[in-house]
Amino acid sequence: MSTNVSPAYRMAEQKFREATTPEEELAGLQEMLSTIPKHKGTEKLQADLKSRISKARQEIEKSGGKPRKKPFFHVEKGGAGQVALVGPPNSGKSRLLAALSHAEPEVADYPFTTQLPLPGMMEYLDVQVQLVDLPALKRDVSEPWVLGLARNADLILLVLDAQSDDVLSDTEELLVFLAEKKLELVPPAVGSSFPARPALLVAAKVDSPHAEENLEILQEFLPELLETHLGCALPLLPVSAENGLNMQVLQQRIFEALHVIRVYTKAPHKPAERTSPYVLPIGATVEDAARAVHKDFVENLKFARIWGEGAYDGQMVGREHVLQDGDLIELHT
Ligand SMILES: Nc1nc2c(ncn2[C@@H]2O[C@H](COP(=O)(O)OP(=O)(O)OP(=O)(O)O)[C@@H](O)[C@H]2O)c(=O)[nH]1
Ligand SMILES: [Mg+2]
Repeated sequence: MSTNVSPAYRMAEQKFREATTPEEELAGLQEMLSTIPKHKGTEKLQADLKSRISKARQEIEKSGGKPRKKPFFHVEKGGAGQVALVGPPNSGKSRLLAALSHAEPEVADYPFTTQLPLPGMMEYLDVQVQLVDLPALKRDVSEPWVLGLARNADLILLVLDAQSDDVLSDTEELLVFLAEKKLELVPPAVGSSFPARPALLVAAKVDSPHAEENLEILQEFLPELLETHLGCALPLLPVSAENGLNMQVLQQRIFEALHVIRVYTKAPHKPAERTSPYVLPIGATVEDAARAVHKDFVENLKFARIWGEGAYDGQMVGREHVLQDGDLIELHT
């Protein structure tokens, strides 16, 4: 091979060649990946190593041999809700995270670039929504924790690749895989019950050359695919992280799909500041808001005054009053 690689890489490669057990093979591959020079000329090789590492891990698990420590990743939830970015390889998940948050994921034009979950906070109105970039989902390659993380999220953002001529078959493959793994996706409606996960679909990279055609095909056949494999319809939004198309609409849809409201509080005789709201589920009452502020407030709460769309300014309301997005309340104890 003509790529300039280091002596450390050559030694790792040697180790891999001489490996006699799957565990040694895996160790060799991992060492190759960590010692390979990281530049444009080795990108393909890096990608190849990553997918071989994933396969080697799977082999070890299948054969009953236990890798000493099974990798498992969990992302602590934060902000108004956790949104998992799920999709086939190279579909544009990481670039979307980069466009919507301050996170700086690795973005590259080959499959299996992302190997670990990466959270980033998306600012929308005055709340933060946690997006989590995940490794691609693909049968025989994905590690189980990727699905585990998706299952645990509040919302799944399925990212499809409008640049790929295979977008329809890749989407079908993914839907079949999800159905097999019993990860049920449902439209983001209030009251969807666990374990089914609310999901939104985006067709990414719609600025790219063949995207228009691919998108048309997707829009024509997707409803049937969804009906067959999920038994329901899901909304599809075309987006581009490159030229920003529909990025604001996407932010809004994500926020709406989380089914939360923002509630601001103020102390009596203090000026109102609509800055950092409490984030509560749709349907939350004055009592729920009081509990979010402090548990002692709940017991001692006498009434609240409210400013917002569902009431006249300063209206007195009781603890059962249902709040609306953007309400400002003054709690009286
Ligand atoms: N033209 C165009 N290219 C994009 C867009 N979004 C992503 N790409 C490109 O598509 C390639 C893959 O993007 P990634 O964000 O790394 O894809 P991914 O889904 O995270 O890939 P894996 O982590 O490997 O599963 C990169 O070359 C990106 O620059 C877009 O909106 N327009
Ligand atoms: Mg990625």
